[in-house]
Amino acid sequence: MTTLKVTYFDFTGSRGEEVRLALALTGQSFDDHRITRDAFAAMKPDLPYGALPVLEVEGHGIFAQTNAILRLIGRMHGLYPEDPFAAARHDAVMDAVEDLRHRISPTMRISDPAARATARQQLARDYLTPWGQFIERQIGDGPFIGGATIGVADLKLFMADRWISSGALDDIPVDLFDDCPRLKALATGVGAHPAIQAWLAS
Ligand SMILES: N[C@@H](CCC(=O)N[C@@H](CS)C(=O)NCC(=O)O)C(=O)O
Repeated sequence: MTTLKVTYFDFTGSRGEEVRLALALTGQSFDDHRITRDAFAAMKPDLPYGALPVLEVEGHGIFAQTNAILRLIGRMHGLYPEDPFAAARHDAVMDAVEDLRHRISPTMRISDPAARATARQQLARDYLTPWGQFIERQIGDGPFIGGATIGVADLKLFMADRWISSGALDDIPVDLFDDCPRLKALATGVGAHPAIQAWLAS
């Protein structure tokens, strides 16, 4: 069996966890390589794009950019549509989650609590709430974007919902997506998948 190695920081969130969840869905074992910030600084110049996660596939080298990695895994394991038009819709959802990250991440660098609260309240009202409604329109009858079939794009929405609803982000309401029943049902469906449950319990 091909040896796979995921390198990411030692926490259960964000892009690295998306890749781990995708591999967990495939049932393939992989080397879950978790590194410190210092180790990252040392390897950064040699990484394809100077960032994590990366996926190393025996005989094929190192792959970067989370959505590209997810599509690679998805194509090889039936977790990504073969139809190019369906694939484009899944791609758009995946990119939308990256858009959301790029909007939230700068608020994590605001050190003044009052200024951060103001920025996040504005973000929640003007960006995250409409974002949830845009996503809602992409889901259809669900529970997943592809109907009954789970895919890598669903993992991105699961992680986005988990980030918001976990309370990890002060001043962003944990119930922000409660008006998005399709998104919530999708997240519940991903969380209930046996392979995901097994991974989260490990
Ligand atoms: N577009 C890249 C972004 C990767 C990225 O920014 N990764 C973060 C961790 S989630 C990182 O490596 N941060 C450290 C740094 O850039 O110095 C992707 O989707 O993989």
